[in-house]
Amino acid sequence: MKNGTPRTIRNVVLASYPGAGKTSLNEALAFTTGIIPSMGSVLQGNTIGDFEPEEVHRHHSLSSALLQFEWQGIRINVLDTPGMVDYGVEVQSSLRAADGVILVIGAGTGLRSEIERVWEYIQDNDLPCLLYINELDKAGTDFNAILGECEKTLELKGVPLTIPASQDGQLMGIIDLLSRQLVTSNTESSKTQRADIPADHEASSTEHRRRLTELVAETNDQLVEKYLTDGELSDEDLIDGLTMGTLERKIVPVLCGSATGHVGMASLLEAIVRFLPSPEDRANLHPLMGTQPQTHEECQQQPDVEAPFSGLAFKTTIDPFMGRLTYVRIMSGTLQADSAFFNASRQTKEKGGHLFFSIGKKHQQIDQVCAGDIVAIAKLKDTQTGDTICDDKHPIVYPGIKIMKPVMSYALEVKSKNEIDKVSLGLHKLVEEDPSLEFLRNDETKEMILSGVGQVHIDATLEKLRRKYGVDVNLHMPKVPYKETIHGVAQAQGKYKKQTGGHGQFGDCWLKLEPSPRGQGFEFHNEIVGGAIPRNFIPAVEKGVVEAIQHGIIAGFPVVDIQVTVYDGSHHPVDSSEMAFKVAASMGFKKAMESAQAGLLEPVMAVEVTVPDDLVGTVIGDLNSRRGRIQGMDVKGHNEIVKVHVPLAEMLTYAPTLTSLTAGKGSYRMEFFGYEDVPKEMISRIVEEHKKEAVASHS
Ligand SMILES: Nc1nc2c(ncn2[C@@H]2O[C@H](COP(=O)(O)OP(=O)(O)OP(=O)(O)O)[C@@H](O)[C@H]2O)c(=O)[nH]1
Ligand SMILES: [Mg+2]
Repeated sequence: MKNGTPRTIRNVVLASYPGAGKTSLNEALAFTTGIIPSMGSVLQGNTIGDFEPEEVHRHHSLSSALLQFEWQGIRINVLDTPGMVDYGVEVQSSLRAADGVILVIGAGTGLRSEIERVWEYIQDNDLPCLLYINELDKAGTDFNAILGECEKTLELKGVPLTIPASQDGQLMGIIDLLSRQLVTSNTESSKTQRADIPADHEASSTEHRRRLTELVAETNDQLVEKYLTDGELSDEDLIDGLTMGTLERKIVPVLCGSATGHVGMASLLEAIVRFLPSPEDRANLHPLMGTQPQTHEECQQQPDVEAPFSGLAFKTTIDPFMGRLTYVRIMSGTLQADSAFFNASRQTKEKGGHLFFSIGKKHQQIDQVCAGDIVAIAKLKDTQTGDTICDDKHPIVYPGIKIMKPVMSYALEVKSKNEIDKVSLGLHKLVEEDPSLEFLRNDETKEMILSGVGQVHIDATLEKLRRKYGVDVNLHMPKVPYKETIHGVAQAQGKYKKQTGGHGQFGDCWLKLEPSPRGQGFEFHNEIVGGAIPRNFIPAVEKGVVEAIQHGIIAGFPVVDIQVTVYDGSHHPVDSSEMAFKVAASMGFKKAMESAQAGLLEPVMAVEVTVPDDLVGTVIGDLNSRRGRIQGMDVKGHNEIVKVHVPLAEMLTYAPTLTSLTAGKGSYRMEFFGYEDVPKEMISRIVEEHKKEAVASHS
């Protein structure tokens, strides 16, 4: 494969909802361009795109797959992304490597709600699009109806360049409205046949061509004028109008066919090359802006092979044979294999290994790669997805990649203690590959917590953990890290006195406990005057209190938002010791807690739920039953965003509920807001549960 240049490359993302046919389309493109001798199928699990076992048995893509090929002298890099909402981060990161998108819609499957989220990501990146209407081989499909639905739902202006051609109710090919030809192909051969438009399709083709001309004319004043004067547009004007209109996102050229039937590929490839921008075209409209990492000033790079090297890491994989591979969109300059460069995001030096082009899981080693292209770099040590790597003399940091925050957490139980290290190592590697996963140990509850975007995400991660790292875990609801506090002021004496024959033990202190504002934690004050407790024993008193606050008196949760003051005491010239004062302080603290109106605190999350406006009532009703307190509402397109504070204990099972309440259309994100009082009537139940858990974990 030859290297491309910023003018001869097209970086394209296949995006849509699950099951629209992206992976099948990727396969059909690979077949047309001669990369594979025959077409695999998603159902048989032998496509280039879905090669991981977790994808094969689900018949769904779970990560983006890269297919790099050449077609008529143009390098085309296709990223086939998953449609499942759980894997939105794969779409978000792939879009950052792309200059254009093919939105794939299954005419048989119909438009599914997940498309709206994908469309939002595309709009956030302001990327030009083509629409490919797939599955037209399926009985009962209606090209015009599904196109109309897309236009209405996504508020786009579609301009058909091809329309389906059928014979006896069977799809036989497509009519290319630009070349005015019937184009046929089949799954037996990668070749395409072209012929005159059949008589029975003449009228509808003429009408569609007229409509095409009209829509293109409307994109710019000069073309409207020509169209009104001449009653038509030349082929050249049509192509120019389509190119500019697509780049400026005024229109979306529409192609059609059948991915599994291998229909419509040649026209689609032609449209990619003609109407989707090259890296240079795109950079003319969206200059490569970043920040200088030391001065934080804005700076710019040129999408030029001679410019200093820079690139954005948008994907990381850890392959059993290849090791770690970092996929990079080269923004500027040229990168040689095995060369050193700078990670400007982390301010570290990196030594790059071999460079590869990819066809799914197959890789082809190359010597160098130029601006605008996509490459996999082996063996980078520190570079993570979202980092900018560059020439150290011209540092630049491009904006990072938006990562979906995980919302669903589970505590992991290992089958045997010896496996803890294996689980931890394996999950850390899986997190590197998938930035929307989170794995951490909660020091308070002593649990290993795995968090993901949804149930499929968590399940598939554990399958990978089993397959790649040979360990299995059980899932539990995580424990809620409750805390204890006090609401009143109390004082008590802690006195520890022991006479055991010779040398005794003596420590005596008076402690005052006072509540502090939420979030203040713990403060210790010494108000001893006149040496009632010698100064050298005060740290021991503090130590005794610090140990005692780790386990409150209600259910043994840590005590927070409290001030403890030692203000009096006594000592013995021989028997007093650090140990004795530590014990005395701990006794005094527990005694004072008894009369300080101790209470429980629970973590409360700030949650934003996005739902279609007709479902807001249902969703708010459910949030109220979870002790949610609504903070406000925002409108975003057809959706409303409900901002609400909800105790974490009520959110542990929220993901499946929201999915069923909204038929998968709702989504939410949440982050820690703060600790708040647990209502009194709930305390005894929590204490009971905690006791039961403690007994179970000791039995
Ligand atoms: N009849 C027909 N079936 C198709 C066509 N394209 C895809 N399919 C089938 O539809 C199903 C889904 O296709 P995929 O290519 O996996 O869809 P996808 O968009 O990659 O789905 P995700 O990876 O889940 O996002 C598979 O069973 C395909 O065989 C088509 O043009 N015609
Ligand atoms: Mg797929």
